[in-house]
Amino acid sequence: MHWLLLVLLSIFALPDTAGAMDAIGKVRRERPADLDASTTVATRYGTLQASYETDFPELPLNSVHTWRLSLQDKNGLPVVGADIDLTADMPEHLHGMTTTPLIQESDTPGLYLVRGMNFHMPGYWEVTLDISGAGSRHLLRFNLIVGESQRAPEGRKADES
Ligand SMILES: [Cu+2]
Repeated sequence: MHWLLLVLLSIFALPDTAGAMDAIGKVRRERPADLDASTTVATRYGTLQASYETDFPELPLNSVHTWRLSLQDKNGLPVVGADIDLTADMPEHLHGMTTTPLIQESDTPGLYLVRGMNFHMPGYWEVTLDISGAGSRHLLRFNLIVGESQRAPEGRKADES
């Protein structure tokens, strides 16, 4: 009787084990003290440069918004027709966004619209771009801090009502 129970338990335990294996593949990473949160990043040799803008002075917390993503080559020329795969993760928490952004090339050469960005938790996020086109493939990463005002608006205290 006991052996049968063990067999059944191990069968039912399998899906959970598979989930745990996925989690083991990732490594929790804390926010670096000297985090570079630039909105422009480039590959090591400058082959590809990416930058983003939003309509907001700071990245909005828990709000679906659009990124305007610009791609340039090493000569500063717009990169058109790129195939972009974007993922966003919180390295300290091992989870991503709850939305799946849609990326569309705009009429402006080198400008791509990323709709459906949503950082649902405050803290340290990484946005990774897997960009391919013209026979090459590059990975670029933006570091960002969401929902933690670096400084209070000028002339106002944070606790002023
Ligand atoms: Cu989180």
